Amino acid sequence: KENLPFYALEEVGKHTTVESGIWVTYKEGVYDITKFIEGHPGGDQILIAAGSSVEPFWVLYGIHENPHVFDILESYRIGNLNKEDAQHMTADMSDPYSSDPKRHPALKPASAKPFNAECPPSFLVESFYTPNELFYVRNHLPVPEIDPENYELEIYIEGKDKTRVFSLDELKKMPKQTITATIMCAGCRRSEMTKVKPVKGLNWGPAAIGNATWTGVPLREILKLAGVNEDDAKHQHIQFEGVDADVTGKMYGASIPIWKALDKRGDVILAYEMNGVPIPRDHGFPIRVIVPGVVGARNVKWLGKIVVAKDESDSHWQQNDYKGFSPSTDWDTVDFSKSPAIQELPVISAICQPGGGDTVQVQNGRITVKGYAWSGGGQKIVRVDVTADGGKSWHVAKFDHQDSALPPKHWAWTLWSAEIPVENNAKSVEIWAKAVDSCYNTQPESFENIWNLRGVLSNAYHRVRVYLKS
Ligand code: MTE
Ligand code: MO
Repeated sequence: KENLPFYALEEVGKHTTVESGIWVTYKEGVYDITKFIEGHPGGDQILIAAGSSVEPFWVLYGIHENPHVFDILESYRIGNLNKEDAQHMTADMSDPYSSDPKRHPALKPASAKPFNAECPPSFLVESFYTPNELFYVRNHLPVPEIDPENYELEIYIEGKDKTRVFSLDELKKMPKQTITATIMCAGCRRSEMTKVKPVKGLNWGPAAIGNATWTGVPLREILKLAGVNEDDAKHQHIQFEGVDADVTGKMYGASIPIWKALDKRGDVILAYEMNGVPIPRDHGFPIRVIVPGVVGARNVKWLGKIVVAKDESDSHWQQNDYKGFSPSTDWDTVDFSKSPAIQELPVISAICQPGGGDTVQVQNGRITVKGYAWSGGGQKIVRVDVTADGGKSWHVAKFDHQDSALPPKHWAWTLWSAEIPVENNAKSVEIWAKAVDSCYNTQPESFENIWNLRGVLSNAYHRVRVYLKS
């Protein structure tokens, strides 16, 4: 086949009829399948790929799993795609995830395609700002490839006939704002709730959360430029659409209430930097909306479009997912239209050091425990209580890092530590932690009575059993 001629994709594209010959490509091969189609009634399904690659269709129908098909195709080979075109085709066609970025090996995948991963919890308490490479990744779809030069953000106000478009350059030229905000997935710590009874969802540990600085343009400034009238009551929601799409072309989407977007103190920004560098591809390059205090799912990455609307986003993730239910609601009785979409998250904490099952050195009758605590809606953590004797004695943790922002504008987590006494000669103890926020809301004691079929809002006391070494 090395001796066969090379063709450009453009040339292949001209061969779509029986008269001109029907050509298709597969990886670097070019095939004339005119004879195949003539001889195989029903085989003309493949005409959908005429003049182009058969790969996207084969991926959809799973044909690629049958080696016999390749042999047949190979017998119709007439040439090779020129190098440039071949590279391009094989990269995006055969595996929609093949152009996903490389990840740090410390990120342990809960699912590989789409990529979902968290780092070992012990790393989280090492730094107030979670390093970008260790920040959990929650993707529903392949990571889109966006050329920053051609990036466009569209803004559409319902009832107006013009959309306003911003380039990345235009956004970056506007006055910028930096905030520190923690982002958490609604499913963080789901793996503990699952122990009560199985739930549907990724098996997240306590590290589906991270804290970072985000720099970008205040969303309200962009909305004003686009002509949003704050007093117009017909608009109640701001919808966000990512450019990441599924095979049917449906984009990831979500929405927030308009007050959060327009409130100067809401601090919603269209971010282009994360911890001082351009947002990495996994986290939404080049633009991502940061909605501090609000569940991860509304912090739409790879933002392509904003709609100022009367209604919430009609996307699956706004309507039929990321909602809470009663423990007695099951998949036969659930009615997603009956629960509101999660926005502000409830108070949560977790013990990150030691980890469950670790052996811990006892010093002067005490062990050291470290963790994070955070609450949604801009509430600040006012106390973290830790016990190693089932709640007979509670010890108030010391805050190792907490920023000074006042509630309800306190977007960052608090890192804490505590030295707790343990019983002489005990071989193991169970450590519990619970946090209290500035509304004096605190965490529920157990998962039994907050269990829900999607395993979201999994914020009961965190409990880890550790072994002791004296
Ligand atoms: N935005 C887009 N476009 N696509 C997505 O799959 N996942 C959401 C949100 N924004 C998602 C998205 C969910 S559920 C979460 S928890 C956060 O992004 C995760 O952000 P991270 O991957 O930067 O940690
Ligand atoms: Mo999420």
